[in-house]
Amino acid sequence: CTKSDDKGRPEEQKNGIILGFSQIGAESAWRKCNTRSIKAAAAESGVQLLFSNAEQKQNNQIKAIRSFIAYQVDVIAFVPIVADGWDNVLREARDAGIPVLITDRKINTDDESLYAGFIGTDSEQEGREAGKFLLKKFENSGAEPSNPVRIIEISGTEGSSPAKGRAAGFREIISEHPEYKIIYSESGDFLRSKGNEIMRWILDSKYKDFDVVFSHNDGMTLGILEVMKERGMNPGKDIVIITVDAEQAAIDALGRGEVNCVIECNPKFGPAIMSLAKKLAQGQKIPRLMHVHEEVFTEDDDVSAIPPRGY
Ligand code: GYE
Repeated sequence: CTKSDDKGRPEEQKNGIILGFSQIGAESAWRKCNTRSIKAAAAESGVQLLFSNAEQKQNNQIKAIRSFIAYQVDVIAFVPIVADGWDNVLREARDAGIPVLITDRKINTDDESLYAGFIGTDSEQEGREAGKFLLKKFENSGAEPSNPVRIIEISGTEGSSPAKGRAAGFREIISEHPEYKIIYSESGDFLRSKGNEIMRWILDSKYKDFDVVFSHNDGMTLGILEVMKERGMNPGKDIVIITVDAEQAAIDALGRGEVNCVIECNPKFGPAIMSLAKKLAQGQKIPRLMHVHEEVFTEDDDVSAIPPRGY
């Protein structure tokens, strides 16, 4: 019979903390890097990680969080696939006395006491950066409200905070300029295959004449570029392409002149998650909102000087 600590766990587990982490899946190279960062940081910092992959289903995440509660982990962290619908399960965690760290994507709740803090990327700012690049790019184009810059937006997963934030930040910038018009917007669910499919549809539709694509992630952008090249178009030249994440493949496309602006979304915050989890396990407070550092890469930069991205 093994000795157990005050939570009834075997003795070998009581040193170091146990972190239950619910990841949403592996939909993009960005996500895979985020997972690698979390797993490597846990191993390096001696955090015992219970990692669960929800395969893009909120319900799987809720089940995983319930199992972490049953296991009496020290801290729960998760990436909310969509912003709504977390209150019940987070109340269960609070009632069990387990602190919760929200990572990468934000939640909507009226009860801020349901989680300790958030760490992740600033999607509103990413959207603003996309808008600012566009204004500069078309500054002297002669566009006017009667002859506007026509924009296609391919957004991320519906109801997810990065899709909402990127859309909102982008609109915040261009809404003051009636010579910019979003003529069509559809969710590609952050998937390369859907980016490809939607662009194929657009090019055969009444929206086929446009000047700009603002794509909420690089995966979808790569799918979009494929279709455009197949059709003999020149993305980056005939059509301005703005994309978010800064995967290596997107930086390479920037170098080839097929993309005009890449907004970095930084997935490498595993180490920060571990140090926050340790603080929470010790009963310390953490900041409510922490954004990771992000840059913008454009066609004016020396792309060969950008260090390898690692995703
Ligand atoms: O941009 C995308 C993805 O939540 C910020 O999720 C993240 C997004 C990222 O899979 O590629």
